[in-house]
Amino acid sequence: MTCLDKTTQSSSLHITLKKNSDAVETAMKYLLSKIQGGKLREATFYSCLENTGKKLRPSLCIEFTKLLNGSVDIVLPVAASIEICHTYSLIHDDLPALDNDDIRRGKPSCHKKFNEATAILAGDTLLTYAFEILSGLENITPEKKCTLIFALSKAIGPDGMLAGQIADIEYTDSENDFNEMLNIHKLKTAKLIEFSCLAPALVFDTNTNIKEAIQNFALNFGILFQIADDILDYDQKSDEGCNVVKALGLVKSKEMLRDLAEKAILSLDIFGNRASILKSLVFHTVDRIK
Ligand code: GRG
Repeated sequence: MTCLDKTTQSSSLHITLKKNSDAVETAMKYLLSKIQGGKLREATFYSCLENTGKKLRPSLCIEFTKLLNGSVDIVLPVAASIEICHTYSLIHDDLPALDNDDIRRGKPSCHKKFNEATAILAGDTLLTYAFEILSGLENITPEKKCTLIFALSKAIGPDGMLAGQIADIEYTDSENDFNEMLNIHKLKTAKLIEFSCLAPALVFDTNTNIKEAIQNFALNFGILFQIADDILDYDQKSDEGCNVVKALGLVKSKEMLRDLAEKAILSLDIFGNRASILKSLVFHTVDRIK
């Protein structure tokens, strides 16, 4: 790939991500404005709309919808509910009982901006509201709504993100067990990413081969995304906790990142050249690490 190709691909990726992010933000604004109760509304608005993130997960949901020739309008509330769940997890993760982070995305975390009780309840509000959104989806059959609700519960509940989070908390430095680390990354980070990629296939009729390819992509990309975060984190902090760099070293961790990227890209082959945005996203995630 020439330098010019890479620049063109990177700029269309950024344009697409910005467009997706704007669409999700508009949907979230509409949905969250239905929340009554002054402080809950204020705190959920702050964390979802004022102190916003990259919206990577809803973007994956939208891009896979396009690849399946599905309607983005139908999937937009699903994408919004994914970002709403992700925001809940960040609010709770920042609490003093968990990571105790005062800063999120460069601004005060929810419990610092408001207080602990408000942050706990704002997180709870977002978590429950995400399921309310899915149960009220229009233009989707009741069976498909149930399938989505079940799949999201599996992704973020005690078989998914929560299992990863508790294992992360219980992980001790002395373990330095690479397989256990990978399992934690898979549960804590990759499961919600997997739901984000697979949700369109649950909404629009999709054959097994394509579903398997999407799942394959999601697993490799989800772990890659967390290892990239580990590498960035490792540069800044001491080598404590569940961080792959601690088990493998920097060189091998980067090798693993490239290997996962190759696998993720290979699993997109089934979509031919229509998957160029997702491929650029994989390159972009790896390129963040120098
Ligand atoms: C406390 C219920 C609960 C769950 C915690 C998601 C999570 C599980 C903890 C957050 C901390 C963390 C390091 C998670 C790993 C995944 C990750 C790299 C999250 C950050 O995601 P980005 O980069 O964030 O998409 P933005 O700010 O862009 O939304």
